[in-house]
Amino acid sequence: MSDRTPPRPAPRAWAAAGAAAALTGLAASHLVAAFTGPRAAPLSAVADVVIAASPPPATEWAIQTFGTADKPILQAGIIVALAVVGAACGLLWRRNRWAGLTVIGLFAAVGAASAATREALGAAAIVPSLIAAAVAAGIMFWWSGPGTEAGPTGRRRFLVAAAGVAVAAAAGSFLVRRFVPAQVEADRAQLDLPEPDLPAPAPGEVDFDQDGLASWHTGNDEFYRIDTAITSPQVEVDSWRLRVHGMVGRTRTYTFDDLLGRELIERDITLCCVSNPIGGELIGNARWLGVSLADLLAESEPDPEADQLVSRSHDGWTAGSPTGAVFDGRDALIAIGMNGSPLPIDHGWPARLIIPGLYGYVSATKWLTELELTRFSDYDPYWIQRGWSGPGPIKTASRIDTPRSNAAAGTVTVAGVAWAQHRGIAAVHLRVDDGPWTECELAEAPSTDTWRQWRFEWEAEPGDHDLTVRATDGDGRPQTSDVTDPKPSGATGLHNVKISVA
Ligand SMILES: Nc1nc2c(c(=O)[nH]1)N[C@H]1C(S)=C(S)[C@@H](COP(=O)(O)O)O[C@H]1N2
Ligand SMILES: [Mo]
Repeated sequence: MSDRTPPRPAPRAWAAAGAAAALTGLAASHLVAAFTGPRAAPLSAVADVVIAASPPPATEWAIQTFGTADKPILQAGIIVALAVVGAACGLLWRRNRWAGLTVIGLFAAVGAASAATREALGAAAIVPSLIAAAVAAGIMFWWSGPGTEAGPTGRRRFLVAAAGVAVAAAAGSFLVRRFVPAQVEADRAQLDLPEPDLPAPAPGEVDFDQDGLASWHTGNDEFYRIDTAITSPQVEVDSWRLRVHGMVGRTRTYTFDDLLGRELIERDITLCCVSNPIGGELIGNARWLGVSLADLLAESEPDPEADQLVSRSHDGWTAGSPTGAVFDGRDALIAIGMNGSPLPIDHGWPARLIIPGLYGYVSATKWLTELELTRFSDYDPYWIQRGWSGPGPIKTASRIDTPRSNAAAGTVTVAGVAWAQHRGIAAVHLRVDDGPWTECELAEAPSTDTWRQWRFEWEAEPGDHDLTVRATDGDGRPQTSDVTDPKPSGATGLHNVKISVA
């Protein structure tokens, strides 16, 4: 019998094993969640909780700094943090396996509690987190067992195997989510959108087709996406219900088929985000298909004293819209279609609100499930609780899309978009350096509810130049040059670009 005990692995090997165990557990849980419902995956659930618990300045900073990349960055941060905790757990396990196990248990509890408390997720949502803990603990037992004490070869084999399991699980969950259409995707694919009863008016000559200029219609894949959901809610259309309640004569509930059976209205409406900085991209123009919000609400006999319509989503987000805007005859819609297809999951499948003239945070609830008539003095919705102010209308704005930095001397087409939804755009002016404001050519628009393209033929001379744009809304009010932040009610100021002409 040999009396040589193999040397114990060095601390750094334990740290590596711990990190590998944590990441493998995470990958395994995501593979499970790919089948049971992606919102229950620990990464998604914990990120959701982090977003909900973050102080508003932190989330606003993230949106301003990273734009729509804020969520992938948050998730990457959580993965890195988990690897660090895993490494620490490995070191702890080296001294005391029970301490290591306790840390794994605590982290599983955080993931499970995050998932189970998410709106519309039940107790079964804890399963992926439990799987993560079981896999991580299993790996640590294996690591601390006899095989790895056989020396460096055994350890290397271990790390390779653990990495293999992690990569396989991550790849597996990616493939499942990519190729096995979830029930919601299947439902969506099966839906044959009916023809509109009231088709959108012919938009006219709306698009200059200019290189570098945002196209007048924004495709679903290019349409900006802003919401608090890390993983879009997966709403089953058969069990979906829309409930109307609050200050109403009678409460009513609608199914998706009820909506399909109503008069369907198709309209071009430009949606934009209050967080959009001057010159920013958080705006898009789509052709929406939906039912009249005002007509549907009227069936519940709303109390005229109600001044706020609170809309609530499947994942518990809320918006508060002024009933004045809902009932004044504008095309406020419960939308089920976007640019000719059923609403994409990320844009609110199966139904969302669209109210022309209001920023998204007070009007455009996705994954809509509830409409509650109430008063502004009685309830503050999600972003109002976080210091934004309602019910501000969209501020007049304009953007230079092209050129953005360089141009060749000679005739240069300067072009962009301008918007002031529900008041419309009456004029756009461009100023070169300190010159006079010169009126630009406007493309047509079918209504006051969409943005409008503009262009200007500029005789550009070599050197550095400064272009500034200013829109005037349908009420004749020019855009203010006062510079204010997006918070609390939308940015103001004029978009300006520096062009070097050669
Ligand atoms: N359920 C839900 N709906 C939501 C939000 C959200 O966070 N959750 N964000 C709102 C905001 S702030 C905007 S600007 C619009 C954006 O809609 P889009 O992602 O389809 O462009 O959705 C609105 N609807
Ligand atoms: Mo927004």
